[in-house]
Amino acid sequence: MAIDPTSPIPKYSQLREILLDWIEETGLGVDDAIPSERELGALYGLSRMTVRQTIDHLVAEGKLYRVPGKGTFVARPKIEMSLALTSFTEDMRARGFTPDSQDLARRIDPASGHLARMLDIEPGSPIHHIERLRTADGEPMALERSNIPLSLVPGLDERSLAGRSLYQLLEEEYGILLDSGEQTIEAGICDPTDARLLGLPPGSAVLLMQRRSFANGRCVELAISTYRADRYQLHSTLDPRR
Ligand code: 16G
Repeated sequence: MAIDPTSPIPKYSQLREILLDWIEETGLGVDDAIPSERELGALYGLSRMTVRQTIDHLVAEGKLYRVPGKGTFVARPKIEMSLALTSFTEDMRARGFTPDSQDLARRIDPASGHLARMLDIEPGSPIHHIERLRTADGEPMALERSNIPLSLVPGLDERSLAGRSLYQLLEEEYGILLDSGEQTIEAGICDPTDARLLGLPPGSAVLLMQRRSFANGRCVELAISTYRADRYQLHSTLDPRR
């Protein structure tokens, strides 16, 4: 494909499509280098500035990454997260990764007014607070902060979650089968502590998720999670218009 100078589509957008096609067609894999900005400019008759604009966009989208002094490379595809009531463990296993987690904090706290409202319990009632670093094939993926009313899961604090799924534990040891949920997702910037835990430069983009999950109409978990935006994207099928 060549750049069409008569097209109303800006040249940097045309080059974007050409490069994405070219990466797919040549079967270029993760961490393979793409030609330099100079080579691309010469190949497609474009200024260095236009080529840089295209590459900047593809880097910002997470399709390519730059290594200073080395070049530009094909990035790993992001993990497509679907909006379903699956656990991290199930989700990662289904994608062929080995999930794990590291406990960062386990406490029993009195519920603040806000948490009590979200969990539909009395303020001051005890809740399990569980903070975990979630990894896939050893790589940090997300920080999950779960809040669960103690009355639903007495003794949870004595059970280890190392290498274990919380949802599976709820089901097997407490007979709690989550059957509905709601989730909000918003863009955020990682604070320095979370960035260090996730192995990201401070100020990196993240996806902030808040999930309430229910069993038989009772709110079991309020989870506030920070997912790496460079590794995750959301994918959802769309309902027809009503
Ligand atoms: C998911 C949930 C989280 C839950 C975890 C349990 C989000 C976005 N996701 O990651 O609320 O605590 O699964 O995973 O909040 P586990 O069963 O593997 O421990």
